[in-house]
Amino acid sequence: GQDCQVANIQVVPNFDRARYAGTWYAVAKKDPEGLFLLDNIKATFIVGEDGKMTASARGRVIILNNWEMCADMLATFEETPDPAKFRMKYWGVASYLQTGNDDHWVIDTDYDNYAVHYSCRLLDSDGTCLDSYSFIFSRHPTGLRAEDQRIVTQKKMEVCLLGKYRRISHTGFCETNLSVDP
Ligand code: DAO
Repeated sequence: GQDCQVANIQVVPNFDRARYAGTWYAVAKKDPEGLFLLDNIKATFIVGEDGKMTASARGRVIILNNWEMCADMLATFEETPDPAKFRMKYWGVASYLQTGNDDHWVIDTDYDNYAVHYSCRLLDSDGTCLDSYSFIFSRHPTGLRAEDQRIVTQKKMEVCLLGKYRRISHTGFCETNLSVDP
């Protein structure tokens, strides 16, 4: 909550991964240290026949001294006792992209319009987060609907990241530039 203790951050009750499935456009992002995905970020979540959630994501990145490309990323989600809190293992389709294992919390979503994601990578000794990232997702590439903005602002405050987000542009760069090995 607003005491900024990671352990007190509320997530969406009764998270329904089937309703969450499909494409989400990142419209805002709070970057972690050593940011990776820059803009044109789109993620597609799939629930398999086994009920497990996986995702593919694409976004513009700059790697190896100013090489601009679109990164194709894959992720699998491991469940935890809270249905809205996952461990996400991710890797790049190309070997030189990032790999990792992060928390992946769904803070809030209405499934049809907006979602607020949160990940704390490094917990401080006082229980607050030292290195976090967060995506604000929309079902619409054009951004959030006016009526969802108030809720999203409230949730940004609840994860203690209000004012730390930047807008994510969608220029079509990763629709036309297929990722290729440099
Ligand atoms: O961009 O700096 C960053 C951190 C993001 C790393 C994870 C990206 C790959 C997986 C995305 C799946 C859906 C959110």
